[in-house]
Amino acid sequence: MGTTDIAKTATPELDAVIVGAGFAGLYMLHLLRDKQGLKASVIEGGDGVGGTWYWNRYPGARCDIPSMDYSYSFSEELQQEWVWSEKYAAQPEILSYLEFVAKKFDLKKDIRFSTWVAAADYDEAGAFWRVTTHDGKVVTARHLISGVGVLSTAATPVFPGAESFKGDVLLTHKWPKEGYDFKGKKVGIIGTGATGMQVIPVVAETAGHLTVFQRTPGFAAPLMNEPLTLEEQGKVKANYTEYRRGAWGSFAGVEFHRTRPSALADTPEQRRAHYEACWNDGGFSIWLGAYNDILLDLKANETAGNFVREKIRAKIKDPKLADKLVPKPGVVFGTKRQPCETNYFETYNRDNVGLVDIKAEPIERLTEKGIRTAGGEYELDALIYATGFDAFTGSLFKLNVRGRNGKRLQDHWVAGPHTYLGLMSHGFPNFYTVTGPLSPSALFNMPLSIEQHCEWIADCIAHMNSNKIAAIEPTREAEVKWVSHVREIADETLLPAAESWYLGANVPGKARVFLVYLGGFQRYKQVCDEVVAKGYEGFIQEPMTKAQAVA
Ligand code: NA7
Repeated sequence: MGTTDIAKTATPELDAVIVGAGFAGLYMLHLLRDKQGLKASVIEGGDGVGGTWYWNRYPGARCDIPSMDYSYSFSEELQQEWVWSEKYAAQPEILSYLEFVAKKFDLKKDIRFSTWVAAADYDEAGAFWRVTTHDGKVVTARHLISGVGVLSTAATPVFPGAESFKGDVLLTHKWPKEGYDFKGKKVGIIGTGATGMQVIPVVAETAGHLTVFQRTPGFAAPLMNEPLTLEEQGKVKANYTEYRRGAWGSFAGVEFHRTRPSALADTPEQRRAHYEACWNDGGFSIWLGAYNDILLDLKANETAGNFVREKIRAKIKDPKLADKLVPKPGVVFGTKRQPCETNYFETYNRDNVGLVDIKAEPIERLTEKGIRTAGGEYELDALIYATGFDAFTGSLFKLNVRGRNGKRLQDHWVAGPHTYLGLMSHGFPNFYTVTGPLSPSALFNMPLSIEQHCEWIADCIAHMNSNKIAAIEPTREAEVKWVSHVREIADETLLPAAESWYLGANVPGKARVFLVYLGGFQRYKQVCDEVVAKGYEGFIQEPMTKAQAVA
């Protein structure tokens, strides 16, 4: 990619700059460069492709969506060619898959690795973006597309005395490439969300002693991972188009085959048998695939919550420990993202694992030797943070995007993200957010969510080029309507009641807005398609000047 001093040129060097080389950035590049012949380039902070799967290399990292679903559907050749080894793929295998994709479509030559976007400024006169990278280089492009991901900037807490701790500090989201040897060490971990629950059982296997500092016990279901035979894969591959159709048509981007209308319509016996079957299916089956009203009706929810509590309790030998690990009565099941676990609760039956309830015994500070809580000091050789992410907006704000009149995205989104369709924002022309806030994103199978967004963006750019449109942005009115629409749908569910990252509640000071569109993917896609069919309804389209049209 070339760089230039924009003062010398009135037309941008590139058609598009794409940020991030994960699932989103790779597909976006392929669509624009290979399908439309445009000049596009990816800027990526890591030294390889993979995004989430590049950074999150902690032991036990694994996808909770089945491998046959959690993969690109756009290329029949690709989906036939790639072979998965497990029902739910581990991080190294997904990373290899994305490297394979990058090689197959020859994508790396248009990716600038180990480069961070420092700022992105919209040039109103020229209708293009000026993107400055950390090394001071500048590149200009008509379109700026964020593929930075939803969970890519950590929200790591800083405890008093953190700098004094002499042991090793490990961050799950930035795990050392060379790994870490826990053998015989005294290890501590803070965080028992989806990440913590994956890493804890693996670390416990080799650590001398592992102390888990738990703030809130979580509802989790067993993943039920197993090897994926060639025969099983072959069955899906023989009819992959049909299989994908089912996934696209489902609520979560993964088909569940047992879903029943209402937990309250079944007898207690029927319900129990049904929950047992979903539990044994593993993964998200009990959360998203059991009954349609679990996340809508408190009474229905309670039946699921109590079933899961009972199942968790049965795994833990010491009843006092079980009291700490089972979610308390009144906590609503599934309103936080349900972690999937393998041996997590059983890990607490080991002699070398201890649990500290930091609600009862809060962390006071880190010391030279470890962690001091209200109950005493815990000596540690290593401390792991699995404390979550500043979801949706964290990485977008780091781009320092400034739209019309130099307005910062942070300022436009001060009361929470304002987007139209989760794709674009008023005042930020030609800036697109793949799986952005207020789209189905994280509550739909991510690679499929990403494909739909990337295709919408690519079609939009093609439309602009054929109709000589220099800039596109949503009207303020369309954006405001979308924001309320997303909120109204979320308010029909139980989800906004939880202190979850879906709501920004895990980050102190962050605006509390439910960040995911919950109306179902089919409905969402229909709206996106209708907007296009009506000539980009809700968007302002600025025609190219003569000079722009010629360039
Ligand atoms: P999560 O799900 O946000 O979990 C973070 C965990 O860290 C959770 O147990 C938090 O406790 C805990 N936490 C966060 N801050 C603190 C402080 N200050 N003190 C103690 N404990 C803290 O992040 P994950 O990485 O596990 O998962 C995020 C997503 O990544 C996941 O949903 C998948 O989609 C992939 P809390 O529950 O807030 O009391």
